[in-house]
Amino acid sequence: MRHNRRLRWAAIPIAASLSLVLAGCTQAQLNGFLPGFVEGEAPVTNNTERVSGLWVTSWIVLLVVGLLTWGLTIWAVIAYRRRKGQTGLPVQLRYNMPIEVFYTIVPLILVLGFFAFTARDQEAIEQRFAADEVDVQIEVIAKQWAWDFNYVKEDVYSPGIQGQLSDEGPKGSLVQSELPTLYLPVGKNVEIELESRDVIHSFWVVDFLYKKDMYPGKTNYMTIVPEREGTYAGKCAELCGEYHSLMLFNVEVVSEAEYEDYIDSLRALGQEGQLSNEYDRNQNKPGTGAPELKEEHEGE
Ligand SMILES: [Cu+2]
Repeated sequence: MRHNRRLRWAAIPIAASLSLVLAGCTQAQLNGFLPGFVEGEAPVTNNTERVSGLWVTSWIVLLVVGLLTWGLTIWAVIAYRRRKGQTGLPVQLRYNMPIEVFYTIVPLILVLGFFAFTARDQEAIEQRFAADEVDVQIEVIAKQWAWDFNYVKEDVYSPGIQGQLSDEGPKGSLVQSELPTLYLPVGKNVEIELESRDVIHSFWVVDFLYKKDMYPGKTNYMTIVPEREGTYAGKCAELCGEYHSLMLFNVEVVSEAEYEDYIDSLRALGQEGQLSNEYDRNQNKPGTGAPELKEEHEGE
């Protein structure tokens, strides 16, 4: 009873100071120093706040557990240190049922809690738009060591080359204008289809706070609404060979008018149609590319 009351009195100043601390926080701090958050600006996509929420809440819970554990450890080290004149082993305690039940149940609840919140957020982020809700459909095809972009509804494409190093500037500078660039209109429902021509890659736009693997022979999806115009750096996040580190791209989130202009510029370049899987390297993979080879063999 007395303990309960004491805990209640402790909760008030803790809650008060926590809300004071949080009220004085910047965007960067409130979002756990994750990239992409800018004071007074919209989040980068409709999913980024959900991701940062999971991240920050997990850190708070884990830090509370950490502080308790470190505190108790340090307290035990100091309070029960060997004193002058003590010899032999201290009293050995074992089989303390309440404590053992406690430290079995609490981590179990924590792990189940992390699992449940992660599953909830993943479910929401992975939720795909219905076919008629998709405004922009992009097919991203990864290849060693660059990216091809098909704008499916507009029926234009943009082939990419791997990052080009510049002779000017500091060693290892990239020629930004040569990087494959994916244009997305702001505020639209975007569905990105992720595919690979050769080995496993991973599509990662850092500020989107999300990445997804790209497998040969399987299509993965990323569903987003870009909410802030800007240039965002993207990269391959799966070690995929010699020039993996140059498998880079940029995402330009632009207004609808600029997006239309860009699509027109691809048309003007003659890049109409779609880059298909005829450039895939795994031509013997079941279900893709193989029919011609098969026919030849049948004719023998
Ligand atoms: Cu890669």
